[in-house]
Amino acid sequence: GSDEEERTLGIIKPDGISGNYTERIKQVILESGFEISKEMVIQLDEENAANFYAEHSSKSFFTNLIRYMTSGPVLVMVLEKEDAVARWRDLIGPTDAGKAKITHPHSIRAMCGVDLEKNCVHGSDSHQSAEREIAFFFKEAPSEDAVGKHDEL
Ligand code: DGI
Repeated sequence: GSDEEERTLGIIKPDGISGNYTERIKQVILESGFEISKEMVIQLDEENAANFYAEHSSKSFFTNLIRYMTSGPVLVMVLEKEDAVARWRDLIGPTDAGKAKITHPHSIRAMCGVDLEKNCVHGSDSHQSAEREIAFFFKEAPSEDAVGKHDEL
């Protein structure tokens, strides 16, 4: 029932924004029964991106991933629906957008992604990740004031 609502974090990555896929992606999101309960356009800096993808910091592709994610603004969204984490992962398709075009031609990554790196959208991979990632963007970014006050203590 509707009391089984879950939240997940979706991001339209820089190539999704620059390729003008935002409205098409949002249309798919809404047609699939998600509510977009929060959204924000943000330009990530290297530190933000590295913190967001900290679990990948030892990977060979990390430098490229950070360069890609900081190459332009992203649209961050909180998506709500029953079983939102799994349903959003279904909708975006596999990580490798090149493969998605063959195996999941109706997926969002097939629509707007290019390859394993430039895959145009993000989706949290678990309920726990979703809550952590939502907090990262929408709750735990301290304002300049809060930082200043903390520093004075
Ligand atoms: O949860 P996903 O975004 O589907 O995938 P992930 O959490 O395993 O990886 C995060 C991002 O890092 C992914 O969207 C694209 C990039 N990535 C993952 N594996 C590789 C990669 N990039 C390159 N170049 N090579 C990889 O093997």
